[in-house]
Amino acid sequence: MKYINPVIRGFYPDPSVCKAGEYFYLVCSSFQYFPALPLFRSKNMIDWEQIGHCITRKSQLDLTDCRASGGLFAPTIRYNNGRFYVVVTNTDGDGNFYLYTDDIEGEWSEPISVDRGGIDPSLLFDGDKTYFMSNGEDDFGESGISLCEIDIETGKVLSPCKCICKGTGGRFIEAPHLYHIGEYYYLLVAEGGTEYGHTETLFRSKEPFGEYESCPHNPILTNRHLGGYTVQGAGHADIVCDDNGQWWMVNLAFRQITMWRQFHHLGREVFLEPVYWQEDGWFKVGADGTSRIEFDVNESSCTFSTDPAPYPEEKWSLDTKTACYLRCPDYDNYKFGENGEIRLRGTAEKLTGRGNVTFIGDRQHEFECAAAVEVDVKTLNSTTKCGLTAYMDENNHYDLTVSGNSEKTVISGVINIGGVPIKMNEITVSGSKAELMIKTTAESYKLYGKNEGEWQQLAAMESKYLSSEVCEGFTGVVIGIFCEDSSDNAGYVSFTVN
Ligand code: 6LW
Repeated sequence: MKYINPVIRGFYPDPSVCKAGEYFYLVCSSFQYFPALPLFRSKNMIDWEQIGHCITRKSQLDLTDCRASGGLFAPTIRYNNGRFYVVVTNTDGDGNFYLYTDDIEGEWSEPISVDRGGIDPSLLFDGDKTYFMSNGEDDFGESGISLCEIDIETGKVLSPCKCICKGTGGRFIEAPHLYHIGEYYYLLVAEGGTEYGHTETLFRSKEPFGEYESCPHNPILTNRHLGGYTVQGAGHADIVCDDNGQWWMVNLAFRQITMWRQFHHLGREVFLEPVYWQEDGWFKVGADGTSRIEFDVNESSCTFSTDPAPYPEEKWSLDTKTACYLRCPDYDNYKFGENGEIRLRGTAEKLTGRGNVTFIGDRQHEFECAAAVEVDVKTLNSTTKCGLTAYMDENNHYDLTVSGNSEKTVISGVINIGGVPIKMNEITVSGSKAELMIKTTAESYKLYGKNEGEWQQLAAMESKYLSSEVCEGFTGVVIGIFCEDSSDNAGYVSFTVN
C-alpha cells in the first residue's frame, strides 16, 4: 500500500488518534484559534475528513487576550466504554482539563478540570482505573513525565503523582502517551523540542508507575540526521491498531521550504508511519525510524521514494466546517450567504492586535496555493478597512487591504514583519468590486489587485518571514479575510470567495 505524507497538510500539530468502531478519530492543537481542537475522521488512516471541532462554545473556553501560540496546546483523544474523551491544557487559562461526548458528531461536554500541572496531558483507561499523565513536576519535585490515577467522573486526583520517566537525555520531554499492550505498559514520549532536533522515544514497564526501561533502539523516530530532507522535526506521536492487527503511528513533522532553507511556514503537520512489532516486544517505526514523504508499506517493512513529492496546487477556500476565527469571535459579525458570499462587520479591533478582530480563515495546506476574493465596494463605509491576509500572527502577515467607496477604491499590498507594517504598492480601481488574489510558491507570496481586468502585483515577499523560525511560536499560515471599522454604526462588507 502506498501513501503520501503529510496525510493532513497545513497547521495541524500534535496529532492524537483513537479508534471507535470502523473509524479512526484524530485531534490537533489550535492555540489562539476558535472553534478549538479540530477533529478528523478516517477509515484507513490515510484519507482524513475534518468533521468539526471538540470545543465550539465560549462556555468551554474563553480565549480573551490569548497570546499567539498560547491557548490550547497538545490534546489527547481516547475512547472508552462508548464515550470519547479529549484532554488538553489551556496555557493561557486554568491548565489541564478534559471534555467528553457520547456522540462524536454532536457537542462535547463542559470542561472538567484536573488539578495537575504540566502540558501535553494524556489518559490511559486500564481496567477500572484511569491514569492521567503530563510532563512537568510530580508531588516530590521530580521533573519528567508524571503519572497519577484520577476519577474520570469528576477529574479528582486519586493517587500521589509520580515521575515515571525522565527520557533519554533530550531536552523538553513531553507528549506522553501510555498504552497497556500484553504484559507491558508502553510509554511514548517526545524529546528534543519540536524543532529540528525533535525525537520520539519509547519505554516499557510491567507496572504503570515503573520502573520503565528504555527501548534499545531509541529514538524510535527522528529526522534530525536527515539534513536537507524536506521532512523535519518528526516527533510527538501516538499509536493505534487497525482491524487487521497493523499498528500505525501518527506524529507531527514539518516541511522545510527548500533543501537549503531551514524554515517552515505551513505549520507542523500530520504524518503517518507504519509500526512494526519485533520479536523482543519492542517496535520499530517508519523507514528505519524516519518519517518520509512517499511510503510503500508491506506487512514487515516499508520502502520510500525520494523527493520531489507530487503535492498539488491548492485553490484556497473558506469551508464553514474547517474555518477558524481568532480568540473569542462575536458570531453576529459574520453572515454567510449563497455562492461563497460572506459578510463581515468590522469593529475597532485590528488584525495587528491581540483582540477579537473580525477575521475568518482557513489553513494554507499546500506550498503552491491561490486565494482569490472579491469585495463588493458598495458595502464599504468610509471608515472600513478590510481585505485578504496570509496570517501567521498579529505581528507577521501579508495583507491586501481595501478602503474607499464605489467611486474610488484603493487596494494596497501591505507586508507586516515583526510588527512593522510596510506598504508596498497601491492602486485605485473603479467599478463595483475590488478583486484580490494571493498566490504562493514554497518560497514566496505574491499579492495582486485587479485593475481594468488585469492582475497587478502590489507586493511580494519571501515566505520565510512567515515561518516559525522567524516569527516563533507553534502555528502556521492561515489565509483569511478580515474587516476593521471603528465607527459606531459599522455595516457588513460583502466578500465573495472565488
Ligand atoms: C506541545 C508540545 C510540542 O504542547 O509543542 O511538539 C507544543 N511538541 O508537545 C505545542 O504544540
